[in-house]
Amino acid sequence: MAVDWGYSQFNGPETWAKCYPEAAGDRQSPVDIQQVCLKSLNTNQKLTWRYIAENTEDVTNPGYCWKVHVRGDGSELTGGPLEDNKYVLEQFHCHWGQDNDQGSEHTVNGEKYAGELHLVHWNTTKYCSFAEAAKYPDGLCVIGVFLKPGRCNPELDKIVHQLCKIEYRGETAKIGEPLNPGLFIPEDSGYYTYQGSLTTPPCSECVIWVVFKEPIEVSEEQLGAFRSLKSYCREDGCPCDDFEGFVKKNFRPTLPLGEREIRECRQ
Ligand code: 3J3
Ligand code: ZN
Repeated sequence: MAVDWGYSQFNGPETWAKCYPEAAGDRQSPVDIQQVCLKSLNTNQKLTWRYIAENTEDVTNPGYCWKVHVRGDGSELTGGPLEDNKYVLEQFHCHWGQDNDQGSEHTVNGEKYAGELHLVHWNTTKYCSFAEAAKYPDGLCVIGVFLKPGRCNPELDKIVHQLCKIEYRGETAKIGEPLNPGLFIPEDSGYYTYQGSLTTPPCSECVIWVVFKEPIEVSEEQLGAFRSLKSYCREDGCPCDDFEGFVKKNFRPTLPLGEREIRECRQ
């Protein structure tokens, strides 16, 4: 089935609410994180994560990013803003721009990073499946990690080396070696947390966001490899879109914070 939304002028974020009414909600993501307006996260439970490198399965091109599916058994995200719930990693993916001056979804004091990695978890304490969890305000927890151009990231290269096998939408490739998503989370970094939504349709308002303050480095070549993915199937013709069918950018512009608070934790 063709993806009926995207990031071009014809099917981009400004059009999503026509088919996905939640996209016009008042607890949408991403948002701009204004550091002068933050409150402190009041918890003595450190945010804790554990991932099993051998559970990283395959990488897929869904037509708008690369997405790595993970077997959830054994992974665990607890503490911080998650109260007494345990969340399990479902998948991780990335957002980027057509150049290194943009690409992140969240911004900090209006500043954009070159990209943003999302580790998507779901609440296994309260819900029986990922799809069920995505119907509730505390169903998912997405960890966001900013990307900045710099040194090559060896763990990310395990994915980049497979991108040539998933050039077209719908294609999947085995990662073929253990990959620890925990290595993408910056050490000794505080984080911001707030209640928001998926940043892609259906834009369900079901996400507790945890956005780490410190970016990680990825190389210009790795960012360039992301932009070589195609948004259409091998058997389809190239769409007449802004980017000749390449996934040159896949970030949603920020939405109003409204009445919400963003809390920070120096962890
Ligand atoms: O997009 C699919 C789709 O099934 C949709 O219904 C949604 C809820 O089930 O999530 C999946 S997804 O796992 O691929 N996904 C899309 C992007 C969820 C997380 C992602 O949103 S984000 O806020 O992390 N960028
Ligand atoms: Zn995302």
